[in-house]
Amino acid sequence: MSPVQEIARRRTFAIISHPDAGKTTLTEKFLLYGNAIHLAGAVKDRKNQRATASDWMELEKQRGISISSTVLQFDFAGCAVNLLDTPGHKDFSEDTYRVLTAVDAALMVIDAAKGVETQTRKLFEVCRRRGVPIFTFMNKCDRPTRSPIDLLDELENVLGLQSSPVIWPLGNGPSFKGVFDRRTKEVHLFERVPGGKFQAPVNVTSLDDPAVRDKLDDHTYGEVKEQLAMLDGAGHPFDLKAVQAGQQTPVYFGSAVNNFGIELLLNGFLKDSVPPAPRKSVSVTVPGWPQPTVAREVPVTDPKFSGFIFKIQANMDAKHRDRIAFLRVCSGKFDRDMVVTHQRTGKSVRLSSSHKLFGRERETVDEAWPGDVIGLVGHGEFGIGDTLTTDRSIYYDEIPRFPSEVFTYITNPNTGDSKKYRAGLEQLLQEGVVQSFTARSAPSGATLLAAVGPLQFEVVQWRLQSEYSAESRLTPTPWTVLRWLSRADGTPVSANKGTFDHTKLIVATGVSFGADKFENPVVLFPNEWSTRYFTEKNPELKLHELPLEQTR
Ligand SMILES: Nc1nc2c(ncn2[C@@H]2O[C@H](COP(=O)(O)OP(=O)(O)OP(=O)(O)O)[C@@H](O)[C@H]2O)c(=O)[nH]1
Ligand SMILES: [Mg+2]
Repeated sequence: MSPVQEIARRRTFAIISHPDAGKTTLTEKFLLYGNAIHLAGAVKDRKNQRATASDWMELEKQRGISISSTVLQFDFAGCAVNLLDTPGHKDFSEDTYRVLTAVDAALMVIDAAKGVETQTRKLFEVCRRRGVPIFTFMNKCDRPTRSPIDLLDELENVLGLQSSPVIWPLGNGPSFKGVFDRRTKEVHLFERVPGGKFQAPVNVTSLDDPAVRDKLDDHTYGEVKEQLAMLDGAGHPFDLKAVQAGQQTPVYFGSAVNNFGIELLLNGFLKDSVPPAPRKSVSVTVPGWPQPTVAREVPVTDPKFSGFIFKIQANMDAKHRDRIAFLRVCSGKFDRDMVVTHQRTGKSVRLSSSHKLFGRERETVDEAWPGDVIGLVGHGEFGIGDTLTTDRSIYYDEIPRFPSEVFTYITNPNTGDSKKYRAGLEQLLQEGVVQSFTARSAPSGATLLAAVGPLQFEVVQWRLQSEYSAESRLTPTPWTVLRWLSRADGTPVSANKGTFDHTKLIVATGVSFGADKFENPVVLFPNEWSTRYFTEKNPELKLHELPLEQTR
């Protein structure tokens, strides 16, 4: 296959939504229909039932929620699929936002009983800003749902997104018997299978078939006829160009848990979605190179290899206890053992331990193309956002940063055994979803941790225990705001990092000082009011939500 053909058959997408809408369940069913697994697992770890491929972490299995995004690669219908299942909970949203930089399309799952929920709205906004195609799956039609017409209205009114239903439900709740494909005019009647483990048998026919009349009660049949006539008359016709530009969303209905409508969704998505899209390089100065990098769009067909790291995860494989950096290939061809430049440090690195990922499982991969996500094992020097390339004029700056909103002290109660605790904390911090700071008022031995949401701290504590056998203790702090400091003109507050003298500043009670891991000074505030007071009383200084230089 030529490079152009290889790139054209890639489909890289994320499944996004509010918590619990059914992303992981749908992912598992895609794997079942994509022939990547033979028996679908369930999200909650029930006795005698497999867990899902994407919720592999022990804590995820116990709680039945996704904590960390997962990559699943498989080949189906001629496409090389890179599917990313993301966590819905807002405390884990930093991970989800990073994943969205690595994909070319998004599948938005909506609980059809609930409609568009807050977290869906936020994630949708990010996708819209990136201009990626968005496909919509109205899930849980086996339960009583809202009227499908109302659900479409909500997409338009709440999200401002034009919708065009491709698949329409025949009834809902116990009377949900099948779906109507508006493109082929075919009815798909489904049979339930125990536990949704196997593909559901389907009977394909037409709306006028007596078998359909028999299965649907008179009310449902009449209602469906009326709705379909209304859509034909007043609905938006399907417009592939608008879909691929992210301006119209094709809408599918079904039930992930029962395998209803999954195959139609997977096939429709792979057909109408887009191949890998180019990423933008920015202009910055990089070590060991005379010219700055060049601001330009790097075509996926550019012969030089480039990609960026959007996620780091330690201990995915309990046997190896190593860390994987997830790289999205943006241009050129990846060959195992190739030598690339790590642009942030200017160093040459050989990429020999490269993997194709399937949940926690991995296998060596010798080549990869734009659109692919590969796992690079080892390389402690790689950080989130780093560019790897054979063209020194390329530098990607894709990863968004978010101010931390919650803070805690973490200590090791077991001082006799500090090695495991230190090593564990260090590795988990490298994943970059929790940050560490030193605080002048910290109790002895305590590290200040900061994150977007409190569940992240629980995860750190749980993983320290289960992955490093290290005890830890969390102690609340009075801070709710952390800011970096500069002079009013944006320059650093002191020439020598770590020597900033804060004693002459006028601050409200409860305000404290500290430093990030690069010794850049930070200020800790108990509330917004004390933050404003600081700005008023110290006009020679400026506060920043994010670090001045994006050094990692
Ligand atoms: N009735 C019904 N339940 C479903 C369906 N799909 C998923 N569920 C259930 O909804 C719950 C949440 O499903 P998940 O797949 O974990 O949802 P999620 O969106 O991945 O959740 P997070 O990753 O934690 O945000 C589970 O108990 C599923 O069994 C469906 O089609 N019908
Ligand atoms: Mg999930």
